[in-house]
Amino acid sequence: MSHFSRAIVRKPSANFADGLTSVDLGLPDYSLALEQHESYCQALMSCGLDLLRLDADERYPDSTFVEDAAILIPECAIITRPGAESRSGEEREIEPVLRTAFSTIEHISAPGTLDGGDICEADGHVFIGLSKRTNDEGGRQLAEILARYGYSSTFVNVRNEPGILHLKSGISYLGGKTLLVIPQMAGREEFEGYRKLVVPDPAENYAANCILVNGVLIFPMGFLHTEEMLTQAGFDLHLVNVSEFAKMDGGLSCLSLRY
Ligand code: CIR
Repeated sequence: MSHFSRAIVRKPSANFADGLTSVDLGLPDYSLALEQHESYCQALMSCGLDLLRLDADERYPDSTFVEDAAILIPECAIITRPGAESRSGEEREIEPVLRTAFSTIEHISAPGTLDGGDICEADGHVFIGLSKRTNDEGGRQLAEILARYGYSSTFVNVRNEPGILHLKSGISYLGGKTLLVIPQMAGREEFEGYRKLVVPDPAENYAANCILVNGVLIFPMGFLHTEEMLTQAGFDLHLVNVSEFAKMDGGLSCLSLRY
């Protein structure tokens, strides 16, 4: 499993509640979102990461979800082309930041669209979600770029999976050929050969999005059955409350770009 030393985060903007959402959990509270964002940042720092903190950008209410604008592998940064119209342009803002850290930059180009939330890296193999945000052409371009750097990939079409915005709304890679998956995706043939830990209650599906950072699993607060399953499986969990981000369809992974 990769070792990370840095992460990029972006402060939520004051108009964060104007972002996109498909869930009906009410409007996020901005000051609570700022507090929760800070605890998330502290969690990353406690795992040994240095943070590059970007200013809020009100032109893009969803821009705190930095993960969607780029894919980072040790060899290069791949600038995506976000699939939602209101998020188109976030990639232009992230590119100069990534140029300071990566000497090689690749791009997804039109007519391809791709959101970073659809990309799940699993020790050299990459699952590429084809979703309402990531079109087939975006997926194809990414697979071709990754192959040049020695990564294999598998497409996972999630367009007909209810409740799934991005592939990583339904799965996380936990190292050691182990995936955390929501029940409805546990039987998918794309994941054959992987050990699957299945979220024990569909009411906890949100918890399928968590991030393993240098041996610590940063995990959302309030999903007790899944938390217990993972603790019993031997994972070291660091809980963070991200309720205000959940209201905007955002999981833990999308709040940072780790490298
Ligand atoms: C959106 O709909 O684009 C944002 N409100 C949420 C993006 C979440 N991103 C992610 O899971 N990678």
